[in-house]
Amino acid sequence: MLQPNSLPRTRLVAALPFAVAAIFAQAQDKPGVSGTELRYQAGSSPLGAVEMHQDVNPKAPVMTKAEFEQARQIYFQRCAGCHGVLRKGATGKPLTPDITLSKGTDYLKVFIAYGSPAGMPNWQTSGELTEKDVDLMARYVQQTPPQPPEYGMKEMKATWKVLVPPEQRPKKKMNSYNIQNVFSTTLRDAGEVALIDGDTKKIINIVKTGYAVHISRLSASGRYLFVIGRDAKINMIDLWMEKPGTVAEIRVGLEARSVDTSKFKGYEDKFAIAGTYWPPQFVIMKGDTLEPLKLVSTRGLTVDTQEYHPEPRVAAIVANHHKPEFVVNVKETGKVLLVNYADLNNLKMTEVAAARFLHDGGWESSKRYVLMAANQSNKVAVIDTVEGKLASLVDVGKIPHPGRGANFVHPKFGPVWATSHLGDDSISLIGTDPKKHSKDAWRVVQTLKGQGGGSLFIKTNPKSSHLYVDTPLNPDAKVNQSVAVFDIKNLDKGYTVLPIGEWSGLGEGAKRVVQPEYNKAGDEVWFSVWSAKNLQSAVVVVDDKTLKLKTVIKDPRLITPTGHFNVYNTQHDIY
Ligand code: DHE
Repeated sequence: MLQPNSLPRTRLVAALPFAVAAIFAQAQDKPGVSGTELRYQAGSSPLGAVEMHQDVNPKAPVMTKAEFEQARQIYFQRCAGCHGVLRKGATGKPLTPDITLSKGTDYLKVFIAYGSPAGMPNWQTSGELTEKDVDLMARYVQQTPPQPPEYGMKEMKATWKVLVPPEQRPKKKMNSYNIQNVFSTTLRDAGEVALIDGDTKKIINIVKTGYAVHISRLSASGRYLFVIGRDAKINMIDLWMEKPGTVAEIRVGLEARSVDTSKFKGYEDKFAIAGTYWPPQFVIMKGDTLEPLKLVSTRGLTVDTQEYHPEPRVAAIVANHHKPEFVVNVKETGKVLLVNYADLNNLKMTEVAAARFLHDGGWESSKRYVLMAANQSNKVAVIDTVEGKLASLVDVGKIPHPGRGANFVHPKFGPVWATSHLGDDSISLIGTDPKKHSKDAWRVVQTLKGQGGGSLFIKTNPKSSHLYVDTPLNPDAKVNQSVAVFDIKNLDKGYTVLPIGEWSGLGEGAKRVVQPEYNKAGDEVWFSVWSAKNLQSAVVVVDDKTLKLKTVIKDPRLITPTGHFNVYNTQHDIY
C-alpha cells in the first residue's frame, strides 16, 4: 500500500480527470493553508467522543459502521474547527451532501489529499492523513452529517456541583500567598492548571480541570479564579483557601473556549458567563456557585449576506468595567452582543454588526472601546460600549490574533492598541484616542515587522517600555522557540530576539514559546515553553528591564503549559 508522501506526483496527476488535475497543480503552486494556520485552526474537538444520531443516506457511498465511526473521529479531530460541527461551513466551506454528492468520491479524494488554493490543507501530501484515511473521509463527507445533541439547562444542572458552599468558605484569606501575583498556568494536555506563586516561583497547587483546558479569568474581587476546558467544564477556584482549590464546577455545553465574570460596581463576583462552541449559546451563572441562571442561543443570521447560520460559535467574552454588561463575540455571524446583566428576566442585548469570524480581543486603555479581531476577515472591529455601536472596522494584516492585545502610548500617535498576526509578520498599531488624536483614531498608524507569521499573543504593561510578540506557530524552529521584543520608545529600531527556548535549558522537544504575561509589578515577563505531553516543558521568566533570563521554572507536573494568567492583570484587564 502507498504511504503518505510516497506517491509520485506525476503518476498521480496523470491518473486524474483534467479539471481535478488543474486544481491540484494550482494548489501545489499556492498551498491554501500554511502549516501555521493548520496547526491552529485544526485543533481537536471534544465532540468526537460524543454520541451522535446518524441517518443512512442511500445515495452516499457505502461505509461500514466502524468506518463511519473512524471517519467521524478524524472529522472532529481535524476538520470540524474549519468546516463546522454540522459541516455547514465555518471559517472553511460547507461540506453538506447537496454539495459533496455531486462531486463524487474521486474528486473529493484529490481535494483532501492535495488541498486547494482557496484554503484546504493538503492532508495526504503533508503526511497528516494516509491514503486510506483520505478515502474514508471522501466517503464520509457524502453522508448526512451526524448531529450532536443539544445541551440545555437540564443537562447543565445535572453536572453542576457546589463542592464547598459559600457559607462554608473562608471569611478571610487563609493562606500567606500574595494572591494578586499568583499565575494560573494552563496545562493543556493534562487537563489541569498549575497555580504558581509569582513571588517564590513555586507551584502552590495543581488543580484538575476540563479536557484540553483553555483559559483562566478572575472575579472582580480577585478571589475566584474561573477555568474553562474545551469540553466546556468550568472550575471555580477559591484563592482564599489555605490550599486554593475547586469550590464549584459545571459543564455548560459540549465544547467551549470562553468564560468571564461581572466587573461593574455593585455586581462584583455576582455573575459568571461562559460561551460555548456547541451548542452555540452562552449562559449566565451565579458568581459564587456557578448555578446556571440564563441561557441564550446565538443561532441566527450572518452580518453580511443575512443568511441563517446553524452554529455560530461563541468566541471571546469580556466584561465591561463601566457598565453591567458582557461583550460577547459571535464568530460565524460576525456580531458582537452587548449583554446587559442588570435584569436577567428582561435581558437587554445590543447587537452590533461587525464582521464575520470574530475571535479574540480586548479593551483599549480607557476601557470604553473594545477591539475584536475578525480573524479570517483580516479586520479589527472597534465597538464603542458607551454608545453601544460600531465605531470602526479597521483593515489589518492577515489573520489578526491579538489575544487581548497590547496598549501603550506611541511616541508620535498617542495611545494605541496592537495586534500581531497568524498569517503574516506584521504588527498593526491602531490609534485609540478619538479625543486628543482624532485623526489617528481607529486607523493603523504604524505597521511593525516582526519575526514572522504564526504569532498568537502580544503583550505589554503600563509599567514597561517593551512590547513582546510571540510566534509559536511559525514553521521555523528558531522563530517559534524565541520571542521578539520592541522598545516602545524607539519602535523604528526593530526588535531584539530573546532565545527563550534555549534559555529554558530543555532537551529534545518542540519548545514553542507561547504567551508573554507580566507579573503584578510589571517588571517580569513569563513565557510558556511548550513541548509535547511526553517531554519536559518549562516556564521561563525574563527581567523586563534588562531583557535577561531571571528564572526557569521546571517541574515534571508542568505538562504542556500554554497560556498563563496573572491574577492582578487578568482581574483588571491590564495588557
Ligand atoms: Fe485559543 C483564547 C479559541 C487554539 C491558547 N482561544 C482563546 C479565545 C478563543 C479561543 C475564542 C478567547 C477567549 C476569551 O477571551 O474569552 N483557540 C481557540 C480555537 O478555536 C482554536 C483556534 C482551536 C482549538 O481547537 O481550540 C484555539 N488556543 C489555541 C491553541 O492552540 C493555543 C495556543 C494552546 C491551547 O491551549 O490550546 C491556544 N487561546 C489560548 C490562550 C488564550 C486563548 C492562551 C487566552 C489569551 C488571552 O490573553 O486571554
